[in-house]
This record gives sequence, C-alpha cells and structure tokens, in this order.
Amino acid sequence: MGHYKSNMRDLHFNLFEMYNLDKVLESGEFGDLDHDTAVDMLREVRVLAEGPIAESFADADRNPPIFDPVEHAVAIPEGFAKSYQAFIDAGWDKVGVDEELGGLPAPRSLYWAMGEMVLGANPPVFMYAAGSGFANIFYDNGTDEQKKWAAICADRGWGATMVLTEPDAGSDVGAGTTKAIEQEDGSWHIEGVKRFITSADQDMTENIFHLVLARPEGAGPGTKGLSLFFVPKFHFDHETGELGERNGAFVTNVEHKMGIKASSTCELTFGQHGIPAQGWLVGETHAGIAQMFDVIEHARMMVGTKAISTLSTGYLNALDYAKQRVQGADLTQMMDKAAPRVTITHHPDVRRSLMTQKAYAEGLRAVYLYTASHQDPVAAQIVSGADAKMAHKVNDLLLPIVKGVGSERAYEKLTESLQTFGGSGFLQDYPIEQYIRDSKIDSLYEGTTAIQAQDFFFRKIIRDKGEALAHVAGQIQEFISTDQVDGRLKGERALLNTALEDVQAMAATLTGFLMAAQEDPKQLYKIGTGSVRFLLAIGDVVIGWLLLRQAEVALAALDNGATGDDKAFYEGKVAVATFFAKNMLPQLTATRGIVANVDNDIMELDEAAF
Ligand code: ST9
Ligand code: FAD
Repeated sequence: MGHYKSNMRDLHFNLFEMYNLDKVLESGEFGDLDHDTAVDMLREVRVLAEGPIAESFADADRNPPIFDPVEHAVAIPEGFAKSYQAFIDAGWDKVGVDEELGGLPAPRSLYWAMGEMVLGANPPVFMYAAGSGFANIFYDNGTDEQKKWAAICADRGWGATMVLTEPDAGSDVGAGTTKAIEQEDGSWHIEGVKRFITSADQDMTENIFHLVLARPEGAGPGTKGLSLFFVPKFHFDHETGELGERNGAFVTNVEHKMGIKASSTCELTFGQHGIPAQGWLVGETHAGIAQMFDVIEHARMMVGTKAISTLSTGYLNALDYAKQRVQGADLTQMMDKAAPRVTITHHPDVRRSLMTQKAYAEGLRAVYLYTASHQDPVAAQIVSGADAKMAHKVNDLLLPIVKGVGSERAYEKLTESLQTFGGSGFLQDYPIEQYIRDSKIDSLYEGTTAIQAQDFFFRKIIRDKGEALAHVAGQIQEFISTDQVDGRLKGERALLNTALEDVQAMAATLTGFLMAAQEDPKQLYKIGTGSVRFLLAIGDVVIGWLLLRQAEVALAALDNGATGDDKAFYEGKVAVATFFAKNMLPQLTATRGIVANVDNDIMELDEAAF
C-alpha cells in the first residue's frame, strides 16, 4: 500500500448527495457523460493515484531532478517520469479540455475531484501534465492562427509554464522589467530573467511552451503595461508541429527547496545566450495581466485543492496509525498502573486532534467542490440558484478561500496529523513530514495569503459591491432559518448564526476603515492588519455551514435506515459538523472583537523596536 489514501466515499457524497452531479450530467451540457461513466472515471483515477502515481512520491523527494548548467537541462528521476507517463497514457490530462483540442469536457466538480486524488498522491505529476490545460487557455485567448498552434501543443503533449515572477517582482508582478521588443515580422524578442518558474525544463515532453509576461518597449508601468507572449522552447513548424531550432529561453538555475522537490523550480533567462528568445503576442492584444489571470485562476484552484488533498491523506494516515498504536491506559483508569493499555484513539486529546483534522479536511473538500460547482453555469444554477453572471462572481469570491484558507488550514492541521504519530511522525518512514514540507509552498505561491486576503476584501467584496458575498450569505441564512431535521441541529444552527453575524460585523468594520481612509489614508493599514484574520474567519463560516448541510443530508440518510459502513459514515458527518460548530465557530466572536479594536500601533512603531 502506498502513502496516498483517497477518500472516495466523501467525494461521492459531495458530488452526488450534496451537489447533485447527476442532475448536472442530465442537463446534456457534457455530452454522453453520465453517472456510471463519472463513477468509473473516479474509480480509475483512484487506482492510478494510489498506485503508479503515488509510487515515486518519496523517491523523487530524496532523489530530485538534476540540473545540467552546461546544457541548461533538467533530468527528471526515472521513477517520477513513470508516474507522469502513467497519468498521460491514461489520457487524464485531456479531461476538462475542449473537444477542439482533443479533450473530454467534464463538469469542473468532477474534474477537480479527480484532480484532488492526483494532487494528493504526487502533486508535481498534475503540474507537469498541465500542458493541455494551458493550451486550452492559449486557444481561448489566441488569434485564429494561434488556435492552430494551441491544438499542436495539446496534440503533441507539450509541457507548459506560467512565467510572471522576477527577482524583484514577486507579489508585485507589475514591477517586472523583462522587456519585449517588436520585430519586423510581427514576432517579439523577449529579454530578461524570470525566477521560480515551475516546470520550465524537464525531459518528459519533446517541447515546452512558456506563457510569459513581459513589457513591450515604451509600455506603461505596473501590471497594465505587461503583455503576454507565447515562447516555445523549440521553434516548430506552425502547420505540422515538427520541431525546429532551439529558441533562446534557457533554464539557468534550479532551486534547492524544502518540499515538492520533484517539481523543477527554475530560473529562466530570455535572450542572453546568443540566441534571441522569440515570442508571439497572445491574441495580438496587449492585455497580458488579464489573460494571465485566466491561468492564475486555475492555478489558485489547483494550489488550494492540492493543500486540501494533502491534509486529507495526512488525516487518513494518522487515523490508521492511531487505530493501531497502543499506548497508555484509558484516562478513567489513570490511577491503576496495571490497567490494560489501549490504542491511542481512546485518549480524548487524540480524538480532539483527529476530529479537528477530519473537520478541516472534509469541510475544505466541501468548499472546493462548492466552488468548482460555480465554475459551470449549469451546475451553479442547480447548487445555489446562481445565474451565469453570479456563478462567475461566486467563483471569484471563493477562490481566495480555497487557496488562502485551504493552504493555511491544511499546513496548520497537518502538524496535528504528525503529532498523532508521536515521535514516529518525525521520521521519513511515514509520509507526514513530506506532506508538511510539500504543502508549505501552498500558502506562498500563486499569491501569498496576505495577497489572497487583500484580493478577497478589496476586489471580491468591495469592488463587487458585496453582491457575491450577499449571495453566499443568503444561502447560509436560508440554511439557518430552514430546519429540515426537527431541531436536531438547533444548537449548531444558533452557533452558525452567531458566527455569520460575527463575520458580517468584521466586514462592516473593515468597510468602515475603508470609508475613513478617504479622510485619513492610514486607516487602510487597519484593513491590511485585519484582512488575513477576516479571510480565515469567513473560511470557517463557509466550512461550518457546508459541514452542517452535510449533517442534514446525513441525518436524512440515517432516518432512511442507512446501515453498515454507510451508517458509520453518516454518523461521522453529523459528529464532525457538531464538533466544528461547537469548537471552531465560537472563536469568531473573539476575532470579531480583535478586528473591531485593530489600531495602528504596530504601524507607528519604529522599525528598530521590532
Ligand atoms: C505561480 C505558479 O506562483 C505556482 C504553481 C504553478 C503550477 C503550474 C501548474 C498549474 C496548473 C493549473 C492550470 C491548469 C489549467 C487548466 C485549464 C483547463 C481548461 N482575478 O488589482 P490590480 C487582473 S505563478 C482576476 O490593479 P496590481 C485584472 O485584469 C505566480 N483578475 O493589480 C486587473 O485589472 P482590472 C503567481 C485579476 O496592483 C489587473 O490584474 N503570482 C485579479 O496591478 C490589475 O489588478 C501571483 O499570483 C483576480 N483576483 O497587481 C502574484 N486580480 O482591475 C500575486 C487582478 O482592470 N500577486 N487581476 O480588472 C497579486 O495577485 C497581486 O495582487 C497583483 C497586483 C499582481 C494582481
Ligand atoms: P514577496 O512578494 O517578496 O513577499 C514576501 C512577504 O511579504 C510575503 O509574506 C508576502 O505576503 C509579503 N508581502 C509582499 N507584498 C505585500 C503586500 N503588498 N501586502 C502585504 N504583504 C505583502 N512564479 C511564476 O511566475 N511561475 C511559477 O511557475 C512559479 N512557481 C513557483 C514555485 C515555487 C516553488 C516558488 C517558491 C515560487 C514560485 N513562483 C512562481 C513565484 C511565487 O508566485 C512567488 O514566490 C510569490 O508570488 C511571492 O513572491 P516573492 O517570493 O517575491 O515574495
């Protein structure tokens, strides 16, 4: 048995019992794809994820890709390449991709549920295999001519990258200085050095195409002055795809990292090795940052799902261990030194920890799948009654929660998974230490948590005039006031109601600071100080709400006489929702007080005093 433990029962529960995937499929929006096929797909991906994909997880961590600075080439370890190939050979990289590119359209909830398993088993496999997805975005944004190139990229299985970051332009992408110089033939030469580029070289695909943000000569400052360029590693015949000369984009370093070592993180240098780095303006329009955000939105969803999946397998590994590890006597027999020894699942603190892990793993799964359901208008209508415009806004609103809250909570609660193992958790004999190292990146790349929190407040709430937030809050309110289980979750509903009021009060406080900033700009600091707390607090409300909705579905199933494994599963659903409501939601009242009392003391403090 490999390291990765999927949670197929919970995936099925979310997809079919919560979010009505059957009705989404019956809409006909996804062709012939029906219930049985969807179930088969999930099963097949699970087998692959738990087997060949997971197989190289530890080995590629201990023996990561090797960089050859002379050839500017990255060699991927053989075991990992096999895992990657198993995924590609089965054609899973084409799911969710347009038919024009040889893909199989699928509901986003199904796509991300399958993605969860790959991302939990061996995340870099999913990342290296994203070429067809990138080609789809290139296709959507490209000219008619470029659409043909996109089809070639997907058909020939080329790798792909998103190229934004520079040494002095990380969170602040608009500080980028990489230049683009227009050529007489309509193409461009790119010059500059990009940093931290995932998958910028590998030896598993014959070619790689880079989607690069660069500033055309004379363009203005900031992100709005950036344009998006298609820059292949090898030139190719634009009709047949046949490879030509090497283009002038070379990997000049590969980073040594804390985790996800199998994923090559590269410095990528354009036009400084005697060969120009030739690129083509995507769509022939200078709308680089908006186009790149088409990629970023997918990548943020991916990062959150990766983190959540890692927490889930961390929890399930911890649970298995806890059921077997015998240590100490039952607390009620603590004075009897001869009392029988018990498995650690008998200890209240281990149960508290396991239930905390379960709550966030399953709660966050519910959040990412709810979000995914708003990535298809047909599904959004079924899941929340949102029309296409509102579905788009709800997805926008929830992405910082999936990414920001998902990554923070997963990393935090994975330390609980490790703690469950005691000292053994610290060893490389178990996967948890690697899970922790591998998941730390999730709160960093694709926009740090601070950036997610600001995006959430300024763009997704204020700029949206609170419309998407009101839609989701309306759903929560409706749940609070519509009891379908004869008062059995009455106390929990009351706790959710208080928590909702708490975050609404926080939103009002932060909005108040924004208004006050018109007179006194320093009031904005208070938003900056409170915004991550606010994001995490809203995350808890959404998690608490979805867990309670799950509990309601579970209670109905129990009332209908569920037995055996199903009975245990549904009882677990009720227990975890109740636990979350009682143990996590009340903390938001304290956070509300903290946010209300935010001041500028730390901003006024002399740096020397830190
Ligand atoms: C990275 C990659 O870290 C890590 C992993 C790579 C793995 C690769 C594999 C990925 C697989 C997944 C993809 C598969 C594809 C599958 C497809 C299947 C079909 N939403 O606020 P302003 C835009 S990469 C949308 O003034 P500043 C918008 O156009 C590095 N758009 O920003 C806006 O204009 P307007 C990641 C947004 O102050 C314009 O930007 N790096 C959003 O100029 C300007 O907005 C980062 O993420 C949004 N939320 O710049 C950087 N926000 O307002 C983090 C902005 O007119 N930093 N736009 O609409 C930030 O995000 C900053 O906030 C900033 C600020 C750069 C945007
Ligand atoms: P900085 O921006 O310097 O941030 C440092 C700290 O300051 C952070 O805590 C941050 O939250 C805080 N901070 C910065 N600005 C603000 C602000 N305005 N308000 C509040 N706090 C702020 N990039 C790509 O383009 N493509 C890739 O494929 C890619 N892959 C990556 C893979 C790995 C393994 C890594 C480590 C990075 C990758 N990146 C990639 C880059 C990644 O997106 C950046 O590291 C990230 O956006 C943060 O930028 P930075 O590292 O420069 O940190």
